[in-house]
Amino acid sequence: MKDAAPQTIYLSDYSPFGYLVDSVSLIFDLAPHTTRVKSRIAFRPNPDATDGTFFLHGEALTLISATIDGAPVSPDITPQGLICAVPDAPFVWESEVEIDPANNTALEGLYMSNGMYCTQCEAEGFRKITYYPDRPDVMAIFDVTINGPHPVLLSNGNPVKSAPDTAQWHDPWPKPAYLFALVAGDLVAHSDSFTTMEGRHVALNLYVRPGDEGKCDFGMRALKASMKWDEDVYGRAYDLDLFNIVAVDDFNMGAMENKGLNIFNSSVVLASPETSTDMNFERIEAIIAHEYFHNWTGNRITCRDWFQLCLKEGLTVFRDSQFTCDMRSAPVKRISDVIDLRARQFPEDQGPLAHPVRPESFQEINNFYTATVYEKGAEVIGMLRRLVGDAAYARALDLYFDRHDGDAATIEDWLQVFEDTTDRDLSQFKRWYTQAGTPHLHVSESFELDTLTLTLRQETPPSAATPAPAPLVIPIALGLIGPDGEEVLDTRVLEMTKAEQSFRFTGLDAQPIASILRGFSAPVILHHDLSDADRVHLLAHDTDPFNRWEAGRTLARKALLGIIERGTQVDAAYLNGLRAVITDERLDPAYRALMMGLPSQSDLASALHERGQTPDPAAIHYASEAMRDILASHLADDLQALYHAHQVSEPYQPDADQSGQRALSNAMLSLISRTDGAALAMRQFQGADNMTQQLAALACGIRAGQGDEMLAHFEAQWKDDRLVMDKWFGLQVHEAAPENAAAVAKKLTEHPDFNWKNPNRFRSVFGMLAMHHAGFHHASGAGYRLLADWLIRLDAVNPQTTARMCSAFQTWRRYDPDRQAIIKEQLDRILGTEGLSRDSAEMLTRIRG
Ligand code: 0A1
Ligand code: ZN
Repeated sequence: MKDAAPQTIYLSDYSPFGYLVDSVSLIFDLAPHTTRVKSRIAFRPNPDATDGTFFLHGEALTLISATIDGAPVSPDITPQGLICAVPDAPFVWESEVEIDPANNTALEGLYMSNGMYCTQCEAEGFRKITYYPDRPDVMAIFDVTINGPHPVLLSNGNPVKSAPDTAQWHDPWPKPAYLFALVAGDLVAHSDSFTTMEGRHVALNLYVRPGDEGKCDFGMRALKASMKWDEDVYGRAYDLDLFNIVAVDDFNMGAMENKGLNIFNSSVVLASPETSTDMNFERIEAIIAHEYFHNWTGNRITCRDWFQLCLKEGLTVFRDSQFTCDMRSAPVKRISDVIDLRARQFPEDQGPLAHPVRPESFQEINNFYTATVYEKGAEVIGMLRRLVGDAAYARALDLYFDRHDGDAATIEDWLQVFEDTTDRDLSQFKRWYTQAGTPHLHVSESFELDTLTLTLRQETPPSAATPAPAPLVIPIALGLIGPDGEEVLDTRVLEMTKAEQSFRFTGLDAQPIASILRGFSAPVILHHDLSDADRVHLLAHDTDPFNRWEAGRTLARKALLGIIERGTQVDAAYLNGLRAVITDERLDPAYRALMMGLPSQSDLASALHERGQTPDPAAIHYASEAMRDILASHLADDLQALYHAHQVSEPYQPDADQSGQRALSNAMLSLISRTDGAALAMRQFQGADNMTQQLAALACGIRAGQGDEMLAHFEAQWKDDRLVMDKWFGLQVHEAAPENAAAVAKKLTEHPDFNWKNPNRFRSVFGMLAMHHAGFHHASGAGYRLLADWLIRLDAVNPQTTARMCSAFQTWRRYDPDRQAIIKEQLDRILGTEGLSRDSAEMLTRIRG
């Protein structure tokens, strides 16, 4: 068990460990309940350290023996680790511990999934495997021996020896313990190879459970594309003779970048056209790239301490987004990323969980793998690149790799390479890393003679994490569109540094419309008072694809809020503008599909909250439905035509082109199904040869009240495929009417296949419930109570996944007093649970305030 007494760790308390590790040798004798781990670690005093305490982390370990230089020692043991007296000279620590992987339901350290052994050591899982200085700035070369009756025995690095029931591995690259990995089991490999630009021949394997061999091809292709891209774009080659990926069914997160042995949640690596949607394919490609890119940004250069997490995560997310932009459509990727940022990061930054991209304190580091660290962390790098320019960015990155290869680095090191290559002073820019909160950017404008003056004002609301925010450096990409639709000023970047600042544009024939924050050049909330007519003009003419989409999005949001406030009247100019875009065959179908998307119900709740109103989930739901009815009737003639025009006749490919066609035709299908009783959806369901078409049609059928038979058919077809069944569980909650959502979720928990200890299955029901805005926030409180019941149950077996799901409650103070009272009762009920984990306790205490 973890220590229940909360202890806060501060960035300002950092000090290096008193000892350096020269080598680590581990021997694993695997047994489900009684795995023995022998370690032999060569330590020597660290000349840069002031504290010589020899403390090794260790949790849930049974110490069998310990020696120093061969002589038995009796360390002081606590639930967090041990302290031992050691010589003031190099020495060898040896220990043997026993652990119980079969009972490790938390899925941290060494655990079992379907009879297979696997590990998850980031952030602090290695201490559940053996006694060790489990901190990222302690790097060492690992030798690993695995003994056990399993056909496949894997660890990091290169294989040294392999015989029946035993294998030896050597990883030549020094690494922190969080990158350690071990896998053992009855697995099959899908193999390939890649020759690096340096001429190294690399064997590639994707290990899966027997039966999953047919779902490996796409992942392998994505891996090779990633390896090539990192060479071409960042000049980074792979550095071992072997790269292994393993798919695991029980996994708390998406995937993990262990050196040479990436471990993936099977849901983000296994794919086939019949079982995976286009969105699954795109996500798999991105996550494979993300984990692979960590080899340089994370592994070769790691983090000094966990406060620097964004150093590897922000940069690696930025790199994987660049990769997706290059592999697919850049505007579509950018718009999707912004939708995601607004859905997940903005609420975090505006609520009780707000923290800077580089936090200054934490109780449980696992709670800081957040959208702020990852996604806002990537946005900050995007801004830096925009400010210094592409060429300077490339120079800075080259210097970063040269200077810090092999280091455990900090954000200061990262910014220093930009200062050294560009001669810029980045001290103000650094506030993006140290201040929490989403800045608001207010625009006012005036036009006189031939001059447009834009006055910009920035304001970041104070928060507990940042009580007195100071002005940030904000790169504002801007262009001007003339009254006849011509671009009169192409994109340039304004650099805002003050709280308020004016920019003038002269020589204009007539007052233009400013297209501000092109490409979403900064993660801010823009307040720009344009008329609807001006936005329709931008929707028709903006040359920046992001802002063109944004104009449509803003009009849609205004229309939806208008329905909530005034009833079902939607401006015909907007509807006609939308029609013009979605029927414009010169535009990418994927982009047109995004244009069809409406702001989510939680986005609308945020918008109302921002205006100082209390969101009513039922009214928001009603407005969203009404809006879809209006679109269905206004666009009726186009829906059928577009649906049929964008059917793909070629064999299924998960590429950008085909998935764009399917996204557009399925957007049409969803509106058509509102008026044809889902007849067309039923036909699509019956004829579908791929999951994208099948699932979209099923969703339409359920919404139209025709789902029972389709769901039964789907279940019979896919009952043996756990990843498809996750979709079956999730979709039923997703498509439930608000008043039924909790009941549907509850009923699903009674299904024999509801294996709640499997994080994917748990999330497919309860993650979906939390995301079903009107269902979760239904006035009865049934959604809140049901989620609380299950979080209490899950916390006892898996604190990490429980704690992440507590964020469902983070926006609770937006709602009315009745809802708040029910939620508060639930928060208190969970907090009052005996033995509640440190993970969930920290999250709920912060949320409750
Ligand atoms: N570093 C991985 C994600 C990851 C993070 C934490 C984990 O356990 C607490 C597990 C995986 C990535 O960014 O892909
Ligand atoms: Zn990552």
